[in-house]
Amino acid sequence: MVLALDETDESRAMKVAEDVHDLVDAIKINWPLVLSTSPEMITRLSRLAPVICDFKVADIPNTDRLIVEQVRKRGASGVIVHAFTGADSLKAAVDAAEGMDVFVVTEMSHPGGQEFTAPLAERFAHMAVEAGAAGVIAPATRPERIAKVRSIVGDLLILSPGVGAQGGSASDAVSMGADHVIVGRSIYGAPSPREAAERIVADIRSVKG
Ligand code: OMP
Repeated sequence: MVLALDETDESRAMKVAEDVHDLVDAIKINWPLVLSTSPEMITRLSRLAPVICDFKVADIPNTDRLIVEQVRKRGASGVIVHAFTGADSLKAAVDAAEGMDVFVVTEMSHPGGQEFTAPLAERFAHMAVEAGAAGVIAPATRPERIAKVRSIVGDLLILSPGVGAQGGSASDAVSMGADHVIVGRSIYGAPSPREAAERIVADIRSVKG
């Protein structure tokens, strides 16, 4: 399971990370946390768990390269990028990653994800394979789409957001082919983040063994 640490208070973010770090496979950080604290959070959190920078990188090849290089220098283990910018941008991101994992967004989990990303999701999945990405992002809110993406990406990693607050279920996502679910509010917003994380881990184990 990947913790989406979208907290904007530094001490709360660190407390949640310390409480659950041994239960998670990675901590994903996004703009809310980085902008409310500093990019140094990437390095600090990397001491607790592998950090995936969810910066949804989406620019020309040169700018993508510059962003991915900075993410790598801060100690992240992965970065999330968009594919709609084209194969050249995606390739620049993968080349700059130098061994760090690049995850490509296929279809987004929110309702609006059906407007533009869903019709192109399978193409984005093929692009991820061709670019040499480590994995893709596919929606736990539409688990049947995870199965479709799995049929395209083979053994690439699939990370699935949308569990809990967005209505998806961890066990459904994993049953349909997700390697890991991404969970934010249902953990960091819970009265006991650790207990919430334990419940999700148990739900995953009920189908994964
Ligand atoms: P919660 O809805 O609070 O569990 O958070 C989900 C996390 O996953 C947030 O950090 C989102 O930015 C992220 N996310 C999605 O919710 N949907 C997507 O399609 C893609 C992502 C992502 O790339 O992580």
